[in-house]
Amino acid sequence: MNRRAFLGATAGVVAVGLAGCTGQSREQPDYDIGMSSSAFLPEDDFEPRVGEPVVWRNTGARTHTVTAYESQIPDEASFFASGGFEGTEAARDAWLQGGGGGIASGETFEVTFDVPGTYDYFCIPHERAGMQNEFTVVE
Ligand SMILES: [Cu+2]
Repeated sequence: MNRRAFLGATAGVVAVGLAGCTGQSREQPDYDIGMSSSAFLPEDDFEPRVGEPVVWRNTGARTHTVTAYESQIPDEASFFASGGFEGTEAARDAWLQGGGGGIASGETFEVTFDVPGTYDYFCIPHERAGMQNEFTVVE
């Protein structure tokens, strides 16, 4: 057998093996929705399932909130807001009175949805900058 040809073939097999290995061991991010300076990311193409936790992480530098628009979630759904407030106005008041419900850089916030449907939410301090998002929870 031609030695050079043999080495070449072996190297090819090794390269394929490594590529497969790298793909399988790629780490998944430990959150579902990140927060840049004024956006929830990804802005779409996110479809959580009933009963599976959704994790937000503040991947930016500024403090944000995750606050549902209580009139824009399914009728049967529980309201959600970082800080645990009972409604959108209570969350707004708490933020204005001292940053209540704020998610600092690097912190996470988690919600598990029990009701399918479309949920619309926003960040109180950056609402006017367009920091809002919606997604549909599926069965
Ligand atoms: Cu924000």
